[in-house]
Amino acid sequence: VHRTKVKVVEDALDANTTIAQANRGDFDRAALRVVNLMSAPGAGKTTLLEAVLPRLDGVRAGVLEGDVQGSMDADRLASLHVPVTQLNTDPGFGGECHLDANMVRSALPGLPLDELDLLVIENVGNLVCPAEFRVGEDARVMVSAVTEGEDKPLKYPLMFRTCELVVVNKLDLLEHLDFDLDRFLYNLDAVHPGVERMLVSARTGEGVDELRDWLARLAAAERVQTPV
Ligand SMILES: Nc1nc2c(ncn2[C@@H]2O[C@H](COP(=O)(O)OP(=O)(O)OP(=O)(O)O)[C@@H](O)[C@H]2O)c(=O)[nH]1
Ligand SMILES: [Mg+2]
Repeated sequence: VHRTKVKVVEDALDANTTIAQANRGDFDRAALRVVNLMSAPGAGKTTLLEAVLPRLDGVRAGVLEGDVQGSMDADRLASLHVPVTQLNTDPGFGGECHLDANMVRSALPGLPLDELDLLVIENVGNLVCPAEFRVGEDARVMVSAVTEGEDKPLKYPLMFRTCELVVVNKLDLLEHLDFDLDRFLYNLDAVHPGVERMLVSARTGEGVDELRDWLARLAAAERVQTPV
């Protein structure tokens, strides 16, 4: 029984990879770069987008919002004059805790890919499931808020290990917490040595320009051959 279960999971991941490659092909044809933005619920993905998108001068950005239910995040971004599409995993996709390549694919017809340089896919807030499913992205960015504790890289290593950039958010709250930033960075290096990291506060704007520059560089970059 266990072996059957493993097989089913492997087949599902194979199917996901095939569809992720098809998505990547569409993104390539439209010459846009795609970021898969991931974090635990409430780490600040949408707030960071609200802060960074208005600063992305000259980069035509779009957002795909993934949530289990509702359009609250898409509604928050609606005033920013970037194309935003909301994708719900419930009920159409069984209330899944992540976006997979097929869900993203289903949303692509609603996005003006040819008119974009950068598409940010805000994944469902979850530190486990999204890490397992590539959706055709060029880069994976994860947000880890200082309110979550310095042990998170050790407890959720796959998410921290498979991303190109770790954004440490809510830095403005440090003085109220016993979060040990050095210990967090030490733990981060233990699971993903040397991974690029940024210390930011979406609230105060600290570090947000650095994130903007990173996204702008990605949008302008030649295709880097990362595995799908
Ligand atoms: N103090 C402080 N609060 C922040 C910061 N960034 C986000 N928040 C707050 O954290 C809460 C959650 O932020 P969101 O941006 O909705 O988080 P999210 O990751 O998009 O959440 P989900 O989409 O539900 O997973 C909100 O109340 C934000 O105002 C920050 O830098 N500092
Ligand atoms: Mg959000």
